[in-house]
Amino acid sequence: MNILKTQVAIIGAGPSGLLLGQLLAKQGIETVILERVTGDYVLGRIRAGILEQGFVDLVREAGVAERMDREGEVHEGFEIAVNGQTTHIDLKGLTGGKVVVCYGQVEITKDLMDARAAAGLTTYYEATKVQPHHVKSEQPSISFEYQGEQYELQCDYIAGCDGFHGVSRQTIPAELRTEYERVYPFGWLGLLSDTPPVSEELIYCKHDRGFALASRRSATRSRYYLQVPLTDKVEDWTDAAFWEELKQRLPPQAAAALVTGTSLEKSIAPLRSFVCEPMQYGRLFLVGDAAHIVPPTGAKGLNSAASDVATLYKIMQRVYQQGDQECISQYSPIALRRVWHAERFSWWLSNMLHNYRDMDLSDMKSGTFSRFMDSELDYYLSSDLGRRVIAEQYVGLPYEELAY
Ligand code: RFL
Ligand code: PHB
Repeated sequence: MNILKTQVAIIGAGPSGLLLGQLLAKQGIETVILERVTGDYVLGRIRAGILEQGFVDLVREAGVAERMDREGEVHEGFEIAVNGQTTHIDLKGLTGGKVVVCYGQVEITKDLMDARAAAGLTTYYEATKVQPHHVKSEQPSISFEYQGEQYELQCDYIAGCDGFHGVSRQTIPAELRTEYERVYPFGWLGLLSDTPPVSEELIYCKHDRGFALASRRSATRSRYYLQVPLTDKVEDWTDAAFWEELKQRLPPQAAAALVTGTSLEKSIAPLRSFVCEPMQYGRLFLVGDAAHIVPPTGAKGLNSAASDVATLYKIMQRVYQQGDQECISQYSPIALRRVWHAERFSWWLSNMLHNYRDMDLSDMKSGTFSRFMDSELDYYLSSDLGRRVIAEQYVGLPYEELAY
């Protein structure tokens, strides 16, 4: 048995775990990260693209913002198209100057990985059988296997940054956990390609044929999504079929500008709203997707992970710099308040923008639900006030400070 010691043990080297590790390192707080898969595998997961200001500020505070500041695109607005009719959401104008940054999750993860390696901080990739122990005691630990050997990592605190399918959430006894969930009756088929994007701004398309999103990574790389039935498989979709369907759902000007090409990646993601309460149990904290999932429609998943990281970072600073251990009980209520706002926004936007017709909804005919949502979207898009409600949430609500 190999015995290791650290202050904060982090499970998961996704963006949550890496960002937390980097911020804590800046404050002289020691971390060890345990990751189930290889670094390359983590970087192969094409996910988020839109970063809120709060996230951007945190990456700057972590000292890893150099490439993001150089290559990330500032987006001052986006479009919502309803059967081809576009409405501009002027984020900057409607929110008194706030914007979002378009910079891929893969890039931010890579920057954080490089910074961690350059600082000589410890990460065990391909660590298996990771299991937290004694999290209610003052000496928690994590057992794991690495290269055929058994390890025990002794620590003061554990940050469970291990995503939706991780072990951390299961460590909270089932009777002390409440899980809230909605699974949506469709998925998103995503395609990444080295083709110039149809537009400088994102276009969220509500269409009778189903939702589509035109997003981007740079002037030469596009990211597109299509609402598809849950029964569809990626293999069912040739590149040609994807482009054909996308063209029909985009507004005419964008469809005319569409440049097609070979896909670099294509995958289907189910849509889910999920929250686990509480987000803290003893000395274990759940961070990011380990505690909550949103449908990607509002671009809130990674951004909610970042606000958890911001809260836990402030708490750990107070613990180690002021010796205040009481403050750890603030984590869950502070994190959950912001999480629920992001959950509600993502659920609301998903309901308004997707096509629910012919779907099996338990409490009303799907045609009725669709009419309510058509009207709701029309109402919010038709006034400055309505557009401001969308804009204010899209750029991200403020982070909450600790109570004392
Ligand atoms: P991750 O990224 O899932 O990382 C968790 C890490 O933990 C590891 N792990 C374990 N390690 C050790 N032992 C175990 N037992 C382990 N179990 C798991 C995993 O291998 C992994 O490396 O969670 P994290 O760090 O909390 O980050 C969350 C984000 O990845 C996620 O919220 C976003 O990608 C969501 N999301 C979006 N968020 C946004 O803010 N803006 C967007 O535009 C946006 N677009 C998206 C998205 C997610 C999507 N998909 C596919 C779900 C678009 C899509 C299509
Ligand atoms: C993306 O570019 O992957 C993306 C952007 C905005 C979203 C979801 C995904 O709402």
